[in-house]
Amino acid sequence: MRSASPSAFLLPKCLGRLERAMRNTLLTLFLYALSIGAADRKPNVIIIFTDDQGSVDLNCYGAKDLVTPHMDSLAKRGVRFTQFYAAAPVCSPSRAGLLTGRYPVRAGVPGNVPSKKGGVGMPASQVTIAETFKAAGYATAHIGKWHLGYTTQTMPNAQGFDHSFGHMGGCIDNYSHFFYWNGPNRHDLWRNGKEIFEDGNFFPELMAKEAGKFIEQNKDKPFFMYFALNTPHYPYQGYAKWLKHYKNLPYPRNLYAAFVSTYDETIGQLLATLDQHGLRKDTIIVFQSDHGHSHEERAHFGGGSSGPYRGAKFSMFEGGLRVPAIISWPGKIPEGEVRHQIAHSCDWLPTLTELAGIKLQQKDIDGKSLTSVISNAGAQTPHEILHWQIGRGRQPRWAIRQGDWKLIGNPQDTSNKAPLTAKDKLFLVNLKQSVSEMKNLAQANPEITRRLKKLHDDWAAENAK
Ligand SMILES: [Ca+2]
Repeated sequence: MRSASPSAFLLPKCLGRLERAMRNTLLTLFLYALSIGAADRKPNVIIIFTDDQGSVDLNCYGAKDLVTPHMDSLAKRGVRFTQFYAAAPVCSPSRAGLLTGRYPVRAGVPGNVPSKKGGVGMPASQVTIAETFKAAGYATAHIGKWHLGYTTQTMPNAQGFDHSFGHMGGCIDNYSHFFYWNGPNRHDLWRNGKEIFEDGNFFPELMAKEAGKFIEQNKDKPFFMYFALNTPHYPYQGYAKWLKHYKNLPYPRNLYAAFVSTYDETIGQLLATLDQHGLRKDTIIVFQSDHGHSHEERAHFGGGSSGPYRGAKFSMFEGGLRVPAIISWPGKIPEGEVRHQIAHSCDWLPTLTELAGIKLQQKDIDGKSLTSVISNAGAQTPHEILHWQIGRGRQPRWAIRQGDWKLIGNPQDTSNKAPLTAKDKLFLVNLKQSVSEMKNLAQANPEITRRLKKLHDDWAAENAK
């Protein structure tokens, strides 16, 4: 049943026209005063960062075979990007780019950091988005995967997070919380630097529970939460009901799909918690995958999808880098709209500080605010050029995009769409002509290739330390 509006109670029909007009004016003034009060409150910020979710693996990005109502609800109530890039096609550098607003090589994380206790990660000298929001009086929380350092100095509590819950390495089994990559097998679950045990409890559910507690405790003051889901990163551990639902999909898509719909429910739980506390309109939510889907053995050699794009996790082709990305703030930014401008995950830091009206602490970042793009479909992308690089030394993998042209150095096609030869060490594409990146245009366009190569070389030399 729809509830009656307040004015229906305030304005019985027997009142005269003048009296009704006066009451209407009073009501308007009251609502205006309320809105001023609301404007004084800084918005909460939640970044939902998924792990190895393919470029098109939710309905609103074109997946026809997946059930993802909660992720899609963010797009319905926000702005969805079609040319949004991860800072890197692997976990740690991608996270470093998100949290510092800097290209990963400039954030001291050129590749994956160790997943073993004592492993050094992102230098503590880097200023994170959590430190920025904390300085502005926010309560800050990391919930989920970290993978940016396993020493006291590089764990979340030392990088601006008041509260931290989750695993420090790259991946875990979701029920035992043991590292799931190689031996020796070891347990990896922590709360604020203390090892804890939740044997048998499904990790995404523990995350939702922890987030619920944090929101409850901080519902009356602004909070910043980095909700870093470790899914659908292997091991694929979807609920039995979803495995049954997808039983007719081909293997391993069925396993991957079940896992995606499982954590879509986790996101639903998080959104429901916000709604229960009436915080949805006071909360900016960013949703993004850390990079493309995996073709590793532990991921059954696939399951995710990059749709029309070539490549996957580890690859500088679009399938490794182009990710689903959404921002939602109901009532404050457009809803149900799509943006095609080029953007990348380093942009969230300056975008979110501008939207929240807080001071950017970082002086030297590579991200640029997307607020004009978010509010205006016709605005220019703030980026003339974007860079990527994984690793250092003689054979780093890198890419540069300038306008529609993109040059990839030492490319790797983890999606195995076609073989690459020695002639493809420099791989040039024009993304306006074709997003599939199947044809190397370098030989036919030597000048463009030289120009982009020089732009990359100059940038790499500047950041060679
Ligand atoms: Ca990942």
